[in-house]
Amino acid sequence: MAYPSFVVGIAGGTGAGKTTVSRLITQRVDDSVTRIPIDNYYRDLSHLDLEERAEVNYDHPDAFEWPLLREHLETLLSGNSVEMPQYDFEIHNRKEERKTVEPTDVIVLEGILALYDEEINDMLDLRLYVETDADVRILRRIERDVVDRGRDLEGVIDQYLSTVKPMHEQFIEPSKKHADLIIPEGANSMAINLLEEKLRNEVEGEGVRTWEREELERELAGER
Ligand code: UZR
Ligand code: MG
Repeated sequence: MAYPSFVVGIAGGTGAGKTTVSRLITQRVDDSVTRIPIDNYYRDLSHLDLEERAEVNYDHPDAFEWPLLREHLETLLSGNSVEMPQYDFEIHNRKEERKTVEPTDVIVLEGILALYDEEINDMLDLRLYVETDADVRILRRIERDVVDRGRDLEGVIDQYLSTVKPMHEQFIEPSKKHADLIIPEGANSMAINLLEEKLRNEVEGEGVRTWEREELERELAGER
């Protein structure tokens, strides 16, 4: 067996419902799951001051430390633990402390660009894209940023128009073509039920890993 873990990537625009989907599909196998928010792999920006950090384009792929994320995923897949960075949205920077993450049967990698990086995509067994209308997403984003994160409405609107929306169109939406499945409207109950059952199978040992699926694909191609 190439990889001991079954790795699920969940991508989609801001406010699409990625975190909710991740939580719902893994709730029955909670003890066997590691959730990795890609937000934790935003670059360390300690060399900038707060004002400069507020100006960074956090929706561009360059905002993330891809080599570290790849390395951590590989380490988990080889059966070892990693020290995952933590991100603080209030100060737009990585926190001092890291969190020890142990390898588990299921790993869920969640973030706007979960399906962006080619090497990361190769490590995923199941690629999901959560697709929710842009108007619903911006309403949720306003609620989260204004109510939960104490930001002002004007700033949220400016950021949405100057970076969030254009980067969505340039990088996030096109990554959908790498998805195995597109989940409409986030927490769609049929999709959640099917995925939940799939993950339960993986944990109980009935699942099909990437290398087996590749064999199957070769077989199917040969038959044509
Ligand atoms: P989700 N983000 C911030 O607002 N501040 C930061 O310090 C880091 C990230 C936002 C980011 C992106 N962009 O749209 C969103 N901006 O977090 C991704 N601007 O998180 O997938 O949970 O919406
Ligand atoms: Mg989220």
